[in-house]
Amino acid sequence: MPTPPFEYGGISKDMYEAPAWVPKGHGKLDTSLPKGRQNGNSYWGELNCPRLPIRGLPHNSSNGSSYPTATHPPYPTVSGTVSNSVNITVSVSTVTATASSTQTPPSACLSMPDTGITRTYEMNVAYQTIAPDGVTRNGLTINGQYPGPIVEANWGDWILFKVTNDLTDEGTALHAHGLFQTTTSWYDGVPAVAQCPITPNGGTFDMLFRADRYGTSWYHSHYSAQYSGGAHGPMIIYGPKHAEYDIDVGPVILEDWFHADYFTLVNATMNGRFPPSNNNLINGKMNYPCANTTLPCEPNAGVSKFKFQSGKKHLLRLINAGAEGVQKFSIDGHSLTVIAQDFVPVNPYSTNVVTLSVGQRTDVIVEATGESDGAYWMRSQLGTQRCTLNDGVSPNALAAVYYEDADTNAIPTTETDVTAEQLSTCKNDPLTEGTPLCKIAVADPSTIEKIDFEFRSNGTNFIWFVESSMTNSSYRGDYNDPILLQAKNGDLQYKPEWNVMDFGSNETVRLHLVNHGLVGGHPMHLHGHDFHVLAEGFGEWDGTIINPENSVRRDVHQLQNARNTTEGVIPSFIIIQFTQDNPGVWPLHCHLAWHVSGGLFLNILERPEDIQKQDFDQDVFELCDLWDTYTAENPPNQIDSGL
Ligand SMILES: [Cu+2]
Repeated sequence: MPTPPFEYGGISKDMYEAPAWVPKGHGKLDTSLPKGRQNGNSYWGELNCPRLPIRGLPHNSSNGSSYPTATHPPYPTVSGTVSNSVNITVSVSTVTATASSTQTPPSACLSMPDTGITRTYEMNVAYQTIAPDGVTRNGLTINGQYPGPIVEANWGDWILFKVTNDLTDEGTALHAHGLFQTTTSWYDGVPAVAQCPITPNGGTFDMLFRADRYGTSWYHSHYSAQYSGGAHGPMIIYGPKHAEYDIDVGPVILEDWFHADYFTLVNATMNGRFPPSNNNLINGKMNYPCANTTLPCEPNAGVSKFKFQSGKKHLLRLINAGAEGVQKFSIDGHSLTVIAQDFVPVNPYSTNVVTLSVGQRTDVIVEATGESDGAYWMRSQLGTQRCTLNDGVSPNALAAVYYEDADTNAIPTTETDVTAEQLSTCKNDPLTEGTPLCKIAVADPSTIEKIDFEFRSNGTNFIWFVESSMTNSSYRGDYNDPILLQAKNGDLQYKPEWNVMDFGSNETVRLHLVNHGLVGGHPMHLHGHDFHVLAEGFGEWDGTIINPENSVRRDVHQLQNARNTTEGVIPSFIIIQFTQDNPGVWPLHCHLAWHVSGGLFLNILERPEDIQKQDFDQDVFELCDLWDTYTAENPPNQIDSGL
């Protein structure tokens, strides 16, 4: 790893112009690869990529993939003033789509409308040769696209995934990140937990669930580390606005990138060698200084490009869809106003750089205050020091932002104001920022549980262990025996390595998560819930809650790496809290692909007696019959936890 001042580019850095590795003398920012070679059929990052609709999808279409402009807003709207906040405009939705209101809303906690619409998406998961940064590799695509196609809905719609597994010798499953999946927990998309995998060679599975949150998210394979090979895409749910913008630029997908296929990387991980990332991408694109690899490599593959319009406010939907890296997002010469974290609208705050760990999303508004012929670098830099494991060749993803009068092949010459100290901070933005628009106070917990994450040997390999009063194991799932379906059948005998935790009838659960590992943090993600983030730090928690009247809430939060000092290792902690209001089996896990493979995963068994009362769709049981038949002849080569 380089030390400041950072020098990247590896052995061939003199042949290329930093920061985007354009071959010297080329003088312009274009692409050497024909359409299709780089990202399959994906349109992300292209200049003519359609804008997203400002006012949601029309009510008369069954899906929104043609990017229609809505003539009728999907929500009755009204302007009002939110208490305890700056003057902002909030759209109020009511439980029926035809109702309207002219009153000032009492709070920003809104009820989900019942739209009666289902948006259908066919999703084919397959292997495909791609070259996102010019280096050819065997990747995974959705519908021939990397990154995958957009999934869009209005808040309160239903979403139907019709998933087909076009892989040839392994299962798959798609998870829609961040939704509550209330009364549909069997469609949460996690194999070995909620369902059996979908069989290869054309096996199918239909999943119907509610767009019960609004904002920015993504869907991804949850089978081993398939998503790190490219099996993911953006999921945008349109809902009420609390901050005005003129243009919805759409998803800006940030992703550390590897030149080996995912199975090779998982195999290395399980043998104690966490793989360093080789590059970093914005919307699936970046250049690479080719002399650093012996793989087939085309210089100047092409970076993503975005159009800005002078004086307008642009919404950018940032998503960290990577395997390992902490992303530090910025645009040279522009300020970012954060308006949502994960699926939670927040009181706006401004910053020059946003930190996203894996799985997190941040919606930012960027006002186009630059020159009308300006060209600016958009950057997503991997966190330095011990935040991220990369090989030091190309950890900084670049994309170009062009104003209306700019030459759209010009190489920006702008500089970043993000400091070395900001880059080396391995935690999320301060908990004093990003307070939710909808205020919920931190309740007194009915139970408190401490969970320690230890990186140690199981006798063969170094892997992650989950230690608490109810668990003492590295997680390993059984694809043929999903926990949720066992709970539905009333069988409460779970294998110790499934790390099942049952908090009984406790209404509010506070978790004290402690990381003893020195290398790499853990972006902790809870399915089926948002959680309050009460505090974070090192050593002992002193009991102080940040903003107890309205703490940060989200579905992923970064648990930092432990500190190595002369007095020994000082572990890091986060304190989170959630309400047991959603019967199901909900994974709580680190979102780093390699840490999940290495077992940093546990399952909250929430109100099992209510799970038994739920009316499961039969197709989830039939899927297991198909998987059992398939695996009787073709046992899967499960070298990791399975997830
Ligand atoms: Cu982790």
